[in-house]
Amino acid sequence: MNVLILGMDGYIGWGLSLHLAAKGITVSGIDNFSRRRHVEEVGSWSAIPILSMSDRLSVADRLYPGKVSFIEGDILDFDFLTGVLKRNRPDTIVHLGEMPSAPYSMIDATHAFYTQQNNVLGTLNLLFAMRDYSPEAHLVKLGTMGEYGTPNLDIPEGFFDIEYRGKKANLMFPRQPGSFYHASKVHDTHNIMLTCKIWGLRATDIMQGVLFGTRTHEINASKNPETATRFDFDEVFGTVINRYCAQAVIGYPLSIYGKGGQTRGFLSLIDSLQCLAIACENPPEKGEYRVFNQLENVYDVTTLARAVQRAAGRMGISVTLDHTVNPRKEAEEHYYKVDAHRLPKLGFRPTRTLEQELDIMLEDLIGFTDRIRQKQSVIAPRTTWDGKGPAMPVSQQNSFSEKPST
Ligand code: USQ
Repeated sequence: MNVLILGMDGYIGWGLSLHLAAKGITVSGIDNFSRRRHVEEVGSWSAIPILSMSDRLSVADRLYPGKVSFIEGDILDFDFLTGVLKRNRPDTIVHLGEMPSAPYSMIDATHAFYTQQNNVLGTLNLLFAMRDYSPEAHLVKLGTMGEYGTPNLDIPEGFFDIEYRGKKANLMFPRQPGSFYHASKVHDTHNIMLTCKIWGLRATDIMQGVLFGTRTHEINASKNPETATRFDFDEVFGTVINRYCAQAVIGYPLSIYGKGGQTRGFLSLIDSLQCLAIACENPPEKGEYRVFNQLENVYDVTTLARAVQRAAGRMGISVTLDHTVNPRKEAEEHYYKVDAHRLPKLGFRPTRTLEQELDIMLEDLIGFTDRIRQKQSVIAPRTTWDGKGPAMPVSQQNSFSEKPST
């Protein structure tokens, strides 16, 4: 199999490149390095240092000779993209090349516009390029569980049976995104579904839960720092468990937004790679549009904060929980139940328990407390959904003055 990864330099993209190469799969990648620039723009950096792409490629070539290649470019450039498809003739295209942060998309009109232009038009470009140059290839597209929102109903895997005024149909389950970022993924979903129908493309649209983790089968930042993938903890690009873990190692109160009953599906990085590999290895039929709900477990953000607090305690670090003002507009207590049957049917099995994963994360992060402390000012939430930020009262922002208890 010959896999093209859009967004090779990202948190998942680099991990997936090494994971597929380790399986003997030939991987080529594209990236425009926008993630590195955006994290810098919000004043942060990856807690775990990462190599430049050229150094990453040397490491990959040493570990998996001849398996990983890369070309810098932007998928919004149609000629560039079609050139890559013509040359590489991929069997599978994994599309991770989008701006992934809800808060970034809510900063202001410019950031919302950028997010939707980059994500929606990038995907549209890809769909046209596939129609013309790779119509047989399998598109594995990273969507998000956030496309469904929190509907107060069981969430099916993409489609559901409905009866309305005496007639029955199987329709796409309603999408209720909670940010301009999540909305961009909904727009992608509609465009991908349309092109499967009208052009006969084949696609797996992955509704992925919130990711967390540092270590995969191929990546171990503690033992071999050269393999590391990025790890963001700032209020814009850090996801909630990753943020809690970075906060814990510096003894910073864990930032539960609002009441803390927000409930989501979660998935470790190592298992995201496992699931994406399964999707690649099991393509749908020509013309088929299918949806995988990709998650391991459902938790609310207070339960998770307590789990991180206990994990930190096992390392001798004492941390408190802090209910900060919620910068987002979202349900803080709600029903949440999700179907996720398709990946387990294809062989997906969770690799580690939450506790094992948290222990590993804290062990990997403890060596980088200085880097996290240096960027402590970007931990508190400032980007608000109503544009009136910062969310946290200044008095509260300054209240963190205790000496870290590491
Ligand atoms: N939250 C906190 N404290 C924090 C950070 C977040 O309580 O310090 C809460 C948020 O209010 C939210 C929940 O945790 O209710 C999840 O927030 P998040 O920032 O971890 O995740 P989200 O913004 O939903 O986006 C992330 C990824 C995105 C992916 C999505 C999957 O950034 O790329 O699509 O997770 S999902 O959430 O299932 O839509």
